[in-house]
Amino acid sequence: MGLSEADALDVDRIRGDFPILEREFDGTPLVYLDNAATSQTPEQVIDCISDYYRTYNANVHRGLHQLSQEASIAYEDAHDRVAAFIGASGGRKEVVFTKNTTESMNTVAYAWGLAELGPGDEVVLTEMEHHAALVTWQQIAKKTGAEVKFVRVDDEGYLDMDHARELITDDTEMVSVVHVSNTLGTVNPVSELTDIAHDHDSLVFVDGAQSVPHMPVDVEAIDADFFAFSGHKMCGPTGVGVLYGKERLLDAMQPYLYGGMMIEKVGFEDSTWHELPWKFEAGTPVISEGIALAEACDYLDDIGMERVERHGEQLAAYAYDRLSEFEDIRILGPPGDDRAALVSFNLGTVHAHDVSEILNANGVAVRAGDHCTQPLHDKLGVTASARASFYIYNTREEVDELVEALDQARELFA
Ligand code: 7TS
Repeated sequence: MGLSEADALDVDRIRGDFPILEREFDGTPLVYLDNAATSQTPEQVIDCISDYYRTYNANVHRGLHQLSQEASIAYEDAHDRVAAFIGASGGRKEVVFTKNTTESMNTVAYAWGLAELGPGDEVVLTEMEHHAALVTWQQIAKKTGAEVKFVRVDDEGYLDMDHARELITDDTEMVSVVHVSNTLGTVNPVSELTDIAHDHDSLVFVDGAQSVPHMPVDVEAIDADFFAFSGHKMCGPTGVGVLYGKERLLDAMQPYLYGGMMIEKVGFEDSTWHELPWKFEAGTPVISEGIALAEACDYLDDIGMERVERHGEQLAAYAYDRLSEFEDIRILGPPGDDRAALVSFNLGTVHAHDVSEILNANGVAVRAGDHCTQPLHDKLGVTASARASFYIYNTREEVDELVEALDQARELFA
């Protein structure tokens, strides 16, 4: 859908939904630019959690009493709501609630990877993967004898797609790719990658931790086999993540966490598994968190994901332009008009931690470090970077405050 200027976000109204944005530090207002780490939570979602504990807190699937029925229905329906948010037509059968993106990744690595991978098999990652993917597949490869290969990132911060075509062969069993890089802001051509992978009968795992919160995502249009994201980066609570999987794949997989809730019939000798998605949700699940994640989906859909996306892109482009005014600032990743809602940078030789400390003294919250992409930082020749990451409640004025606070850092350290 084409958006006109009239379709811009009503940022003032949105800010009113987020009580935390009223915080001040000795009279300095909070400028929260660490949204790629975790987003803030609107009143609607906080109320949803509060309502759960105040009025229908109960364990799910178990009790026949009224509260348990209410909680069970809300919890199960939340899976359908999340499925609709990402275009999964199989509904709840294709949506497993986990703890976070990391656990979603580990679920597939253990449940599928340990069973399916062996010597001679290859897992293709990219050099811009988050540790959640990188470390997980690296360790599963060690356990199974499979080999991990990495698609190169070029000097501009894009994937080298010729290299991807070279690396993905009939030996490839899994391609695990980040949709949006949490360090570079690159939006990867995931549909193209699924096409290449499927031509070689490889599965594809898309890490959507930084895409689902910021843009309309349709897992079926991408044709991802597995797709993961975290509730806490999209106005939802901590403690709930999502693993999407094509139904036939999840169906064929064995669970890797065992216990209550995930079983159908249990005997002393053997057991059988509950239907999808419950066979992957062992023990008491993330009840209030899952229900609140569905509320976060409603909240974002009410705003409109196209608008969310455009707002983030515009702020990132503006921040890129402002930061580019300074010769001593090195920005990591693609040009300002071709990136998602974040900008990682270095200020001369000043350590990113010192930069973030000065920013913090000005009320500006950014992340400093390697953002769980250590090998990528090594490749770029830096040990760390500072990262400003934006969301629906951020403004251009806040970007200006970031830039002003950087002046102070320059004066102190340069
Ligand atoms: N994948 C990507 C692309 C991420 O950005 C993150 C979190 C994860 C996976 C893991 O998500 P989790 O919810 O399981 O922790 N990224 C960041 C970040 O950039 N700063 O803090 C967390």
